[in-house]
Amino acid sequence: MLQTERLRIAIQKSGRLHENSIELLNRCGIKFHFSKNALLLHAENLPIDILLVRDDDIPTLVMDDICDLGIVGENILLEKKLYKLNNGDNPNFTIVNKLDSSRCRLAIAVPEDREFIDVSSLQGLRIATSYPNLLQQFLDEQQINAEILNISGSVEIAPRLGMADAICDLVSTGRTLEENNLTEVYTLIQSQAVLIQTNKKLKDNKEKIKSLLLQRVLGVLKAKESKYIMFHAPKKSLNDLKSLLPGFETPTIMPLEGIQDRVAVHVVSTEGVFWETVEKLKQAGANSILVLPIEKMMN
Ligand code: PRT
Ligand code: ZN
Repeated sequence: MLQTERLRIAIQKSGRLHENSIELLNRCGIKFHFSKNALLLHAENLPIDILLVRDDDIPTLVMDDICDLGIVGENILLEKKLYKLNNGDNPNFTIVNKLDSSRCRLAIAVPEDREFIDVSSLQGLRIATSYPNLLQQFLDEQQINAEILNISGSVEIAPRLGMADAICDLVSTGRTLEENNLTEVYTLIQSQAVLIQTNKKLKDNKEKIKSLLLQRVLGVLKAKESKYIMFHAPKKSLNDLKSLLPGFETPTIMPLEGIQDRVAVHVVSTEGVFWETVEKLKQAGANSILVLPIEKMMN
């Protein structure tokens, strides 16, 4: 098969997005041998190649049609999109799906001893960030005049070094800010990993393989949220039990050998199942309750 006919997916080579991206592709049934130093992995069972790159390069690779799909954080994606727009370019991509992983937020933080009343307290400050376009857009919206210091790493130490008065950086647990005596004061964006695709029309065979893969991705994401629940219950309590199951599909009800007044109930929940739900089912007369993960789903 010609190289150009293989679907090409860009994922992070190493870092916080890497493991989840590999896991998603594996769960979609793409078989490949991962080797640490490889830059391109050839799938063995499907015409798909996986390009391993820095996360910063993924939006451009997809927007410039070098790759057909990519997995990247919204933080990087929105920054690159804005960079393109600010430079008169067309950011040519679509978000196919949010992947509910690598969650973080882009936030402004100031040293603990600096007074912050509201965003106008940023007026005239020097703010260090690796997200100059998103920060500038925010400052413009808020009509704040502040200086942006664009640095590519270790943004959180900039105030201690006297390089900046505040920072605008990614936060997840908040531990890094705490360790650097910084207080989070404003969230610009919430971010998670997303699957993106080029807007370019693909050749028929490539389009087919892309549709197949996207359907599998949806199946994996749906299965991740869903649970298969089995329990035994008195026939007379079935209506009460059903009302305890929001987000559940129509249950399958089966007789129990030699028992007249109880049945077995099997049902798929498309939402998470909490202990509280299981406890309520028990109180309403259910027993032998099993909650199982679902690996794949297709409607
Ligand atoms: O080498 P490459 O360029 O590919 O990787 P990278 O070093 O630029 O990125 P990497 O692997 O650190 O992060 C990849 C993506 O993970 C980011 O673009 C985000 O979408 C997502 N993500 C989720 C995070 C975090 N959480 C995160 N906490 N990215 C970075 N951080 C950093 C943050 O910059 C800060 O230094 O972790 C620190 C804060 O973490 P807490 O938990 O102390 O608040
Ligand atoms: Zn990066």
